Amino acid sequence: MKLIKAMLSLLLLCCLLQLAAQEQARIITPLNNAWHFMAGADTDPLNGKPGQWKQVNLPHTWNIADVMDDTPGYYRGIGWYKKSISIPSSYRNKDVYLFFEGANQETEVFVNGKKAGNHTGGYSAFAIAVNNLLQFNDKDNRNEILVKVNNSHDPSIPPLSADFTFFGGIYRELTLVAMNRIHFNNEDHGSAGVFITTPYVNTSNAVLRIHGNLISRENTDRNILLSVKLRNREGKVIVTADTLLKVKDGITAFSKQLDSIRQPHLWTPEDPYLYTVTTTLKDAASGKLLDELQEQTGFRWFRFDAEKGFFLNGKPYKLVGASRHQDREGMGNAVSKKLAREDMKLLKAMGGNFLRVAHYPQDPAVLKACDELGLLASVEIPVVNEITESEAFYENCMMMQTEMIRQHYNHPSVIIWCYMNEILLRPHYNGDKPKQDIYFANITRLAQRLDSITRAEDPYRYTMIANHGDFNKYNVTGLTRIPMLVGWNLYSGWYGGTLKDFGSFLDRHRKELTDKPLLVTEYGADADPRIRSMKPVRFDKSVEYTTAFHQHYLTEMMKRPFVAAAVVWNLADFNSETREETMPHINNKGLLTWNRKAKDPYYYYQASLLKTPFIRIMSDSWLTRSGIADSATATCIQPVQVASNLDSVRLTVNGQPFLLQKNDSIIVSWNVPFINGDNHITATGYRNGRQYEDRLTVHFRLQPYLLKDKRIPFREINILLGANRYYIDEKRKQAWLPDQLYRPGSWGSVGGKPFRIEGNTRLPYGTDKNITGTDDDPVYQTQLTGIKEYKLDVADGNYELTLHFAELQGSVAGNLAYNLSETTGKQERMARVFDVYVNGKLFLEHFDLAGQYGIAKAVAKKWKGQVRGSKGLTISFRAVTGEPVLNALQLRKL
Ligand code: GCB
Repeated sequence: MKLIKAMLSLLLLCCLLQLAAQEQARIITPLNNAWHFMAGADTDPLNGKPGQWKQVNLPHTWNIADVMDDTPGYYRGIGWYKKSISIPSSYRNKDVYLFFEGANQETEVFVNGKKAGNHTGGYSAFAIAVNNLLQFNDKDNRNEILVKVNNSHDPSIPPLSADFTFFGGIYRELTLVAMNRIHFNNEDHGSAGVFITTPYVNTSNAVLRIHGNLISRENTDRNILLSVKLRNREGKVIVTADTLLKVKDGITAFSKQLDSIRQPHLWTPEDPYLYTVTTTLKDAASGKLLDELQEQTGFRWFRFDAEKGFFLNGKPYKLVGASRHQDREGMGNAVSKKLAREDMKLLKAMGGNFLRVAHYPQDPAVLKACDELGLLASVEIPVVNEITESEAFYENCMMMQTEMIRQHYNHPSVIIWCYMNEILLRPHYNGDKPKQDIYFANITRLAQRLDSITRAEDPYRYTMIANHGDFNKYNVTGLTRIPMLVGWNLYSGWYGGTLKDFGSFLDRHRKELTDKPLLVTEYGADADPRIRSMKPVRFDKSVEYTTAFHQHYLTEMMKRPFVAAAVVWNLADFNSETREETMPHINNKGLLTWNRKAKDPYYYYQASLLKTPFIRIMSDSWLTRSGIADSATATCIQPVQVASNLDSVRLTVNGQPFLLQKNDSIIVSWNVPFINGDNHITATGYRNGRQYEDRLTVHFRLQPYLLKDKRIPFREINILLGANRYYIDEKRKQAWLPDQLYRPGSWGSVGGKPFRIEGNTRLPYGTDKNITGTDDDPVYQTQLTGIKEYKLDVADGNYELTLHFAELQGSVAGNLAYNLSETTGKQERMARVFDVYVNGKLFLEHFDLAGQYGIAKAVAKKWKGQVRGSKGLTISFRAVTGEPVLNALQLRKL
């Protein structure tokens, strides 16, 4: 009896579970694991052209390695993904979709050998209906899904060119979605099919409007109950609304307004309070649940003012934040949702309240995090640098803009839709004025179309174009008049001009475009965390220059209320395959490194923006330091900076307290005597009688000025020639110093002058070519040309000397320099052959740097030997043809 009872209850449970499954509105199955992948122009599994499959998981990109290697370019072509799945027979009466969150950039989907659908564009989601091609079977993995992805250049698909890498692959998540035959229209541009907005909000009242479409694939007319429930954070239902819809086969539109929302809890960056909107479809007769969606919403209102900046919920807000690219070191663009969210947390922890999602829509996790963490956002489509004058291109732009708006419509964080970035950067038809005029007119016409479609799609948000700093060009073409907001990407004091020009540019906008709100949509400078400088100059890539750059820019923007937003370029370093410079393939303007370690400017923003007490010793990536010792005190004086928002700060180094300083500039600096070995630094900040602390240990290697100084024994020295910067190789724990002129008893160069590229006004010294065969490019990127001797007056003993060379003059075949980098036009290869002697003995004979090794190739030559008779070490250079060169030198006592 007991057994029968038990069996009956088990049966009941099974039935209930099955009922629940049937009641379930949607069944979403992740399809990310265990795909087979292959790439190559000649592969085509559809037509029996096999290749080597390998197993991969999504998100996946095929460009992780080749964007970092020394060969210019990366694979832009076709990749195939294959997976077999079983489809339960219970799906037979359902609508089944493959939902891609993003694949770059053209995708074709085949199910069981037949084409199911395709999508153009690499940065938005799309749903492919697969019903008709499936075989329903509970056990066997009978259904083969084959996806062809292509990231080749296509003149009809934006972006055409850009300072970022177009990684190919299914680089976002993929799910299988099974829905009832009546459901919200997820076929509408990859959207949810339900659009939520808050057209009217104030402190006492708010209105919530919902509209959308549903799809029916039932042949008969049905009465459907659409209900909307608004819940507060605690889950309490605030308002509900039910509507009866007569639904025919096909698409039915609906719209509903909930207008009695009293005293809405407002959404702000400080208090990102979210409500939940549940929208359900039920069969009116049976009550059966057909579909259900849950979206978050927030109540806020906002406006931009040309004179006074930005207002949220009636209060002025300075928008300060950063742009984000989606890639990461070792992952390319195939980054998890968790890491996407991590970025938003880092922006929030910086004190930011604004994100520019640049230059394309990103993983939905990004805006979800913005909603939840309290970051306002601007989103844009990848229409960057230039256009193709073709209807196909324009149509793709329009389609991308519609997808972007519909897919991200429901996020309370979004306040701006942007549709072009620096569109006049690439000068087409220079020298052919009539053609150029037509080109510009076509751009303006496209802008107008995109702007109109945006305002029609979403009348509650602002439209924007982000321009580069050519004020006249954008005015003459009319591009500053079309959008509601004008964004400027400004780099004076970096690519050109001086820091001072920045403020004047802002004031010019205010004067001449009196009715246009202004956002500084980009500003930034490269900081290679391995490069430091005591005398920072523009384009030396030192962290110090960039910190000073940000201090200047932020101060200027804070002074001007009409500047609505200050948006740093960029939150983190990112891959730009065509870039060369000190870290080839990387754009170093991040406040964080490519794998998200903070650089000094990030701390500057924290200290400037955070309201909570903040104190941080900067240069915490500069833990291996070196410098010339003062032999009387056996110390070396170098600066230490502290970023803090506290009232006053004191520094203690190795137990010795330094002057307490009033902090009125966010960054406080001391010159500190470092001793050999570990130096323990403590920064203490004070506010309202309380104190806060940060600590750092720096390993310092004193370099004796007189190499025979007994108090500071010589061990090793690493010298960069022709440079004013310091370079830190944390892997090898090596600190490289700038060169000096030789003085007896010490070390230094004799003769020669720092290498400079003729006519290049940007680089203070050296080159920014990619030096192949090394990751330590800065070691090779500067040089003394015409060097006669290098002398090091070391004591007798055994030594190892390494001379580092790279030919900096001449073009590397096939190099594609990004337009903003140094190389313009071809340079002639230098004929340069020379002999090198060490203490009078021939070490390198007829050394033909370019002839033997090529241009911009790292070459290291090692010498080991004895120094005797108190003569020290002299390296002499004798020209055979051209001028001898030396890029860097290392000497180690054995
Ligand atoms: C810009 C572009 C951005 C680049 C940046 C730079 O103005 O909009 O895509 O990465 O400059 O670093 O040069």
